[in-house]
Amino acid sequence: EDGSPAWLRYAPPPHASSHSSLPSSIITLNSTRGSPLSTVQQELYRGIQGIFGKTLSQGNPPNQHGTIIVGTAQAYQKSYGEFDEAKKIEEDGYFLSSEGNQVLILGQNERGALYGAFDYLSRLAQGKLDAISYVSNPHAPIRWTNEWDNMDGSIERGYAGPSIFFENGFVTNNVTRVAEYARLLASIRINGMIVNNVNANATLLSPRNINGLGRLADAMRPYGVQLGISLNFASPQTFGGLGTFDPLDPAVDAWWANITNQIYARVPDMAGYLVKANSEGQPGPLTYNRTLADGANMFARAAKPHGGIIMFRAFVYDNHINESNWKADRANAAVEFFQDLDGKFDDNVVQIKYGPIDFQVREPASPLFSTLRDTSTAIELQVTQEYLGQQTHLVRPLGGLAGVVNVGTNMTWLGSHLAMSNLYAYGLLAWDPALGAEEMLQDWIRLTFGHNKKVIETITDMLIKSWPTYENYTGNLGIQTLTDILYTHFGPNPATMDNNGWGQWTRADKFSIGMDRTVKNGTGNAGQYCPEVANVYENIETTPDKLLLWFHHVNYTYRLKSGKTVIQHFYDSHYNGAATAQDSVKQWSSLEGRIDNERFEDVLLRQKFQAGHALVWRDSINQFYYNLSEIKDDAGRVGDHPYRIEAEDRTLDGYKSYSVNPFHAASGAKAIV
Ligand code: BDP
Repeated sequence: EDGSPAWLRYAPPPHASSHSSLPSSIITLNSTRGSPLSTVQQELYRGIQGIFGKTLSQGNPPNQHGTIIVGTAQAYQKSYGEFDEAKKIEEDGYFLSSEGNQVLILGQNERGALYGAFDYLSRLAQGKLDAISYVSNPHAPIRWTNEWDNMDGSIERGYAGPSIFFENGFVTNNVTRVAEYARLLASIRINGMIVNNVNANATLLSPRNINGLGRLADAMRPYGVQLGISLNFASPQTFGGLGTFDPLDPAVDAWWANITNQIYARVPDMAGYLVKANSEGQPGPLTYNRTLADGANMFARAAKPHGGIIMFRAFVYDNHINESNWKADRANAAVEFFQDLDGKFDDNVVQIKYGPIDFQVREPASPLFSTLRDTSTAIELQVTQEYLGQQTHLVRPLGGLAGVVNVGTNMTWLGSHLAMSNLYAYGLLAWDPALGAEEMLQDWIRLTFGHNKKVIETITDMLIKSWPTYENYTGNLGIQTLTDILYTHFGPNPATMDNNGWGQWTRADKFSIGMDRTVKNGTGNAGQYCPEVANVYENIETTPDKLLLWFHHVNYTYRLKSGKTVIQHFYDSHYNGAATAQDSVKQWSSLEGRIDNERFEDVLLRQKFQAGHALVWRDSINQFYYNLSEIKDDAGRVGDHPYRIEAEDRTLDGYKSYSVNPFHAASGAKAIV
């Protein structure tokens, strides 16, 4: 299996053939071609055929026996009369009831009916055939993905091959995989997708590309996934030929209104725009001394007549910060830029990254969430593992509402079979944040790898442990991930975490480490939180160990609540984390023969890579802080390794020694090829 069906394999559960009380026909109420409701019908045929080998027939109203009835609640009530639950179904929600061979799937809208059908099929594929009757409603109306695809077909921070949306500067002609991706997203109840990079290219707005966007939207529409795009703030000047992109200039306003009208003429149901402004070199309203709200409201004016939503990113900061300014702190930027603008955004949503810096292995939640009280906000999470091993390491975070996914043409979608559990969980958590991690994970395993008990137990254990494992052998105690910060965001390179303009600093020296973010002595970041939380972080005694170095600057010999010193915690965690990564290879190997060979081998290769790379991480980080602090490891593992034989020191026959780039402190910064 190549992984392309992901969790929609529709494989038979155990004892599938002995189920007698299945429905035998479908009645679809008011479906029009290409609508989500016609997708429902196809999906139910396909699913029940795959799961039970049974071909459904077309039923006729008002027959209710042995039938699946699908449609909107409204259409159902017209044909069959009122039902109590109808009042409880909210936008995109659905009512699902299944008892024996009688099934009702009724959405508030067609999209809701599609979600209900996927829910029903997911239950069948897991062998969950008990009678059920419930209404399911979304936690939030905006459940989007962000794809960071460039017009040339590359993907920023994408690890699964080139783009499925763009090639050579244009929207792709072949939209087969776009439709397949939309189907996957619909099955986890995602209703919108921004298809291009936040570092946006204005050529997306050419007539040819607007037409191409129409093609993408047409491919996604049957799945209820609305298309949206990222915009480059300077487009009126760089692409439109105006002398300015000042958001308060009427000509600029008119330009955006005109482009927006053109796009909506081709994509009448476009979800809206996503805007990254005044961040990492991107243009924005500050160029003209206008506020960020002035910038956002310009787009809101253009999109309002069409019902479009503007997602304006709070990821605004100057990437030329001067480290010698002890009070400078990138973690403060979002609140500093947005605090005076609360209530000044028109119909916009401010999209806030989970953490105040940038998708690190451990961060506190952004203080901006509690600062903006009169502004709609959305949380941005990363499904793609930019700072978390880039899909070669197993890491499973949990998620919310705008997820940066970055699928590619690789058949596994994300470049890793197991990383798909993150996408699955992201969608379902955007629908219902109260869902249990393990329950979701096990549903995903049954759907993706089958029902074998050992398979379920082993993969559950590997994935539940994966985040703490990665954290253990990368950056501990809130010091950030410690990847190479300047370029790759991949292997270990703590030396790059200071003296850089990007503001991602550890402030490590011979004696001490950590960013002092207190109000009393540091950058004041702790004070950006609401008082209850601010007190916890301001005070070193109440700051949890896992965020200690995020908020405080301490000696390496400072004792944690666990009783260990900071440096010993570093050493031990790196050994523990790397050891767990070695175990994962054994754990995965024990599944041989229990899952298909293609996926078994593919994952095994990744687990072996991770196990090796975890050792590089362990030794790089430990060696780096040992060299700096010269404090010995209590267990005698870190420092000189007289017993170790370095490959690059041997006489090499057919191999060459080379300096690893970017720099790795492990193994004398050398490797052989
Ligand atoms: C950084 C990424 C960069 C993105 C940026 C963003 O390294 O590629 O463009 O975030 O989110 O973490 O805008």
